[in-house]
Amino acid sequence: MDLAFPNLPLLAEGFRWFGPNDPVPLAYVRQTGATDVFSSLHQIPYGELWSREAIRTRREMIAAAGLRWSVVESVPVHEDIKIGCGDLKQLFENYTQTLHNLAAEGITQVIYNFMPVLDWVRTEMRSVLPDGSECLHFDPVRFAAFEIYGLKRAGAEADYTSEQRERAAAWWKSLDDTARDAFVQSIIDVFPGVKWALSLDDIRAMLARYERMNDAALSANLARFLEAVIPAAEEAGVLLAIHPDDPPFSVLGLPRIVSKAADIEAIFKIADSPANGLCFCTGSFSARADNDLPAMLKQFASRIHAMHLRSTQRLPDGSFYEANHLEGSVNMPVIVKTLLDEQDRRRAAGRADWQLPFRPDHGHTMMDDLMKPAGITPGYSCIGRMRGLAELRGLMLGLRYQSE
Ligand code: DNO
Repeated sequence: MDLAFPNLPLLAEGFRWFGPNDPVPLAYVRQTGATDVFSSLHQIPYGELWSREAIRTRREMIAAAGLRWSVVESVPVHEDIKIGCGDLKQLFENYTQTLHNLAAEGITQVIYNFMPVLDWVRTEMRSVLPDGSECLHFDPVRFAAFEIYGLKRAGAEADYTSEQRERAAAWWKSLDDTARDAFVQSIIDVFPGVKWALSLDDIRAMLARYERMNDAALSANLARFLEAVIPAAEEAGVLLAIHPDDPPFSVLGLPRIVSKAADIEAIFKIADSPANGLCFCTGSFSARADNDLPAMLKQFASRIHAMHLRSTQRLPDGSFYEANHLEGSVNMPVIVKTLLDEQDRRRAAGRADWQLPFRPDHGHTMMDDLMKPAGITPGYSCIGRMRGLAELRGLMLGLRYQSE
């Protein structure tokens, strides 16, 4: 794209692409106006080495569509690392060699997360909004139903109020077996870009491995991971960016250590290095009322390597849904202005990584996309994300015009 304000560049516009199985082809990604792709090699099992050839093949595929693979989302962290057992030496070696291989192919921004057992969690993938579009929704009552009646997790009841438990029981009762199965599956099998066909017993076995693990123990395992991989990342010139927990509070009785400002401060202290950075996800952080996003963004700005721009609307009953990108509880103009300022600051300081890549995170399912199955990528239909990107682009241009 020709820059409207060449002296005041915009943030780099990204779009997530799940690889050749993504129902949204790269040609469409290009038509959204995005220039940068956030992608991962989802076909490689967690913990294994990414070969240079596999990385190059993906990079060339993206380049052939006129786009740039600039951010890896994600190089997943194997459960053994989070639990702190098994052949950690081999896992760390694979991770660091993967970082070297990525850097050798020119890809230096790498997102990862440290959420135990599950990746992100929602209780409704197709919640209908007044305009007929559909969004992702998290309702603690439905999650209680999942835990208490589906998973039958010992002790789950204690995490909910009696009113929540009663509503959960009534809701579960209203479902037939097919609806219950579909609901359960929609919670336990939404790892990014893959379907593992996990069963409830698989989840129970995964949970059992975390028994008696508290936040401090999980933090110690994150520290051990960072101490093993940060030196290699520094050597390779890779910027690691941890993604916040989604949702940013404990689920399934599991420890949770990347949910709020104090958590990020503690993580940055583990290794005071630019390689130990953050993927600032406004959607994830905003699901917690006590997270002051503009303040957090300012506090952590210099260590942010990638952005997920999205909003949520919190509701009085403790649930939240994903709002349009410029609506909901996130003050997106303030967020984008802060990011543009940070980018200008980096550029003035001569930082090589001055340009900040963002992607519109998730989008409503709308228009023609309503007719398509969500498949492996709920939340990632094309048109809704393109709407988000277009709105964010307009917001950036408006802010630039004002400051010219
Ligand atoms: C959900 C995403 C997450 C994210 C990973 C990062 O849509 O934001 O799945 O990609 O957690 O490791």
